[in-house]
Amino acid sequence: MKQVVLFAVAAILIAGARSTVQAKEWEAIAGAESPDRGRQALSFLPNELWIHTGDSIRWTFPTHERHSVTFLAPGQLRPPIYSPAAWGVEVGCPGVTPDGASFDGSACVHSGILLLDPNTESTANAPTYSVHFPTAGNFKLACLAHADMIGVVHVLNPSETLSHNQNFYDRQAQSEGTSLLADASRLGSRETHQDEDRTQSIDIAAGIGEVVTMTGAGSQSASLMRFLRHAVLVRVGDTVEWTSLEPSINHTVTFGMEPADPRPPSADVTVTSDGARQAVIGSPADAVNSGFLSPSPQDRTGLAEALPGITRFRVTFTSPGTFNYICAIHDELGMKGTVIVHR
Ligand SMILES: [Cu+2]
Repeated sequence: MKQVVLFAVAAILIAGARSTVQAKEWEAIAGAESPDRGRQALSFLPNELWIHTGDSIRWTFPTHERHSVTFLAPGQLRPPIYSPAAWGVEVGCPGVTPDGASFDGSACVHSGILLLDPNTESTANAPTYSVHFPTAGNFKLACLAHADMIGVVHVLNPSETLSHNQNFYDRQAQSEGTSLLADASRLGSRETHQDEDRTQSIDIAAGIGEVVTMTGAGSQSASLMRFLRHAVLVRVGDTVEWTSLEPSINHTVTFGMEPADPRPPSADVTVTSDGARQAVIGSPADAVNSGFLSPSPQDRTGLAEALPGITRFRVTFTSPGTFNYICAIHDELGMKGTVIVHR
């Protein structure tokens, strides 16, 4: 009897030891934000990991900004985050793959858009998503919501030694997140150019960001999701000009009723000869949407030449009043502003 028990204990110990050297689930983070949600690290933290075949990585999504963990198949065209026909309806792989899906480089895996509930500050119930890697290879990771948020997972055979452990990645995630949020703060204090010689135009930066590279895996970005002068005082007849200073994401300037789809400009918005959009607003009840203010995409050999971005929106105010506006994409992060027009 004693021998049988000892044998059983030994079998459990061996099984336990074996399972610790086998399938490990690593932890990483998708995005970081400041407590007021205005500063966002649009980055996988860390964005480069070395793991063994059979391991998984579980990403946590602790922000109010939306992100995805997406492994596209090599050569697959990058899909838009939402259907061109229906804002908010995800395109994905197509579709979303279930938590714990395997990626071996042959078929796309997509977490779906994950983020914190806008009504809670707590990250205790932050969504997570795990991907399993059965095959050795070097795999690129993308967020479909942010063009310059990429990462790489190096999957090695178990006979190879891994250079870093989870503690290293935890520290790296922390320091890179802190660094990107500090970058976003610094961007907010950058002097925006107010031309003293220009008449009848008040300039407002509609968001400001930067793309950085802190590892060998490629781009991460820092973004200040704010109208940099959130309240301005102007006179009847003045024109206010918003300019997006974002290198890779979209914002809107939206007055009045929020449209179901914020991407196109509203019907009363016209295009200027210098490629900006413009509108006239006469009442705080007017519903006027700039549509997406977007930078031109990055140029790359082999890609079709893209048009210049549409980054400016000009509004002339023809009556006094208080005119509140939002970015229709990032208002839940607090991206809102006010124009006070007096006689
Ligand atoms: Cu925005």
